[in-house]
Amino acid sequence: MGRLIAISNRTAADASARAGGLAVAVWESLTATGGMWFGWSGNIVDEVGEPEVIKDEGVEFVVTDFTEDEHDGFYLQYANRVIWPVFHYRVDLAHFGNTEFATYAAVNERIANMVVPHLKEGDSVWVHDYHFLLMGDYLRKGGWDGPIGFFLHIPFPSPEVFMALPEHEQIARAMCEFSVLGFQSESDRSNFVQYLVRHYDAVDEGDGWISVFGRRIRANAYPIGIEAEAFAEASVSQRAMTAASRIGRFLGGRQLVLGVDRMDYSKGLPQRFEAVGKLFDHFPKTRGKVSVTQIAPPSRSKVEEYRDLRIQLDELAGRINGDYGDLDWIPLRYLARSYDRRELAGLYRIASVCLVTPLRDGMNLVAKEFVMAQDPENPGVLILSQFAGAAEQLSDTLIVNPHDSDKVAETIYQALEMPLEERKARWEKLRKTVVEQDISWWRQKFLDDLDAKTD
Ligand code: GDG
Repeated sequence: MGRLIAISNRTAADASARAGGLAVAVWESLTATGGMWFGWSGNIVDEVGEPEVIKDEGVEFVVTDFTEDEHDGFYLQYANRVIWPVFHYRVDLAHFGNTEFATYAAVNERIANMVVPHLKEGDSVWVHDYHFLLMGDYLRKGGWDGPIGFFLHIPFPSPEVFMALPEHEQIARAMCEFSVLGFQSESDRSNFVQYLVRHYDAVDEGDGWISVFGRRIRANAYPIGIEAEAFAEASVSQRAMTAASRIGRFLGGRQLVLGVDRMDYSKGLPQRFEAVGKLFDHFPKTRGKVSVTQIAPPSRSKVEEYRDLRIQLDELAGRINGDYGDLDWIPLRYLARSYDRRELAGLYRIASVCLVTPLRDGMNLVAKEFVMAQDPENPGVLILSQFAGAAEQLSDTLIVNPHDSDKVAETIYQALEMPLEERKARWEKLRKTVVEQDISWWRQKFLDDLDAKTD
């Protein structure tokens, strides 16, 4: 493979942003190929000037500022108040307007025009996520006819839901300008392909090949992984052990049920809190013996729906603690702040149960991190939503419907009571999958297909 040219909303130009799995995976491919990474600088300005170029270890970052209008129309509105809710099946929360799509398209075009002059024969472009669904089209219009891969980190909805987007046809046609389209799960891939088959007479030729709009593209599932071994090491680091002993003081011998999610309505937190209330209601044995801690760092707090969610969670947690709490016991704690990755690893390690119950999720990396952080001699139990992409790979865990709070409560109880032998047997299978299908496996699988497409 020649140079890899990455495009994503935020880049890892700042070395501290290279801590997460995805940033590491992309970064490694760029250092190996002397590549480039394009995206937003994170700054909002009155007037956009020349993009800033930052060079680090042979990788060139090219980042642009956004105007206030771009940041609002492209990022806050169309990407996060239209695409995000619709792709997570929350059409009710989408704010369809007249002008935001134009700004979204204009930002895709502006960044494409920033990239094209840098592209050389032999390069491969790799575009990330829902911010740039139109990027393939604009790169082609700019004159680039080489390979372009695209990876969607969030779900792709069923055809009927996708069609709620007034611009669905324009988006779908633009997506078909990518050479390789990557989805998190088979179900996302199948939603996309079904839409094309039903509405545009696409032919699913097998092995990921689709012919549509007079060309052949490849659409496959590439379930994203984590830096599995590195996460296992983080869970026994000094920082992890300190965090574990701090929460241990709070628990005072009680069992820990843990949740870790960005505070987002897709993560099913109100439904999860309801289930926790039912756990204490239906299984009195757990009262005073189990503490639930939810880590929920706020995200996108400028978007109204996120402020509403915060209020809802405050109310629910208050009610549950009021109903069930006691002088020496807080049943449900929710901490609206973030922790260091190693501290999280330490919390996962001492948790008896991890609740990963999104209403929809592209993959959900927390599920995989929890698996890797377990003590092999005494592993905890993962409860996973059937609507997380991870459920396709981690079917050996306890899978739940997050809307069914009675059943979720019952499953938490089952997990708390699960005998050691069963916990070990399940965990070993999960661990094997997470280790084998890690972030390097994911990157290689995607880049191999992108490479094959160029032969
Ligand atoms: C999108 C898709 C897809 C959470 N709290 C803290 C913290 N985190 C870390 C977790 C995990 C990451 O954030 C969250 O990843 P998820 O996969 O769970 O969810 P999204 O943020 O919605 O990610 C998702 C993913 O992209 C990758 O393709 O799986 O479906 O929605 O790594 O550990 N990290 C730190 N402090 C926290 O308090 N340091």
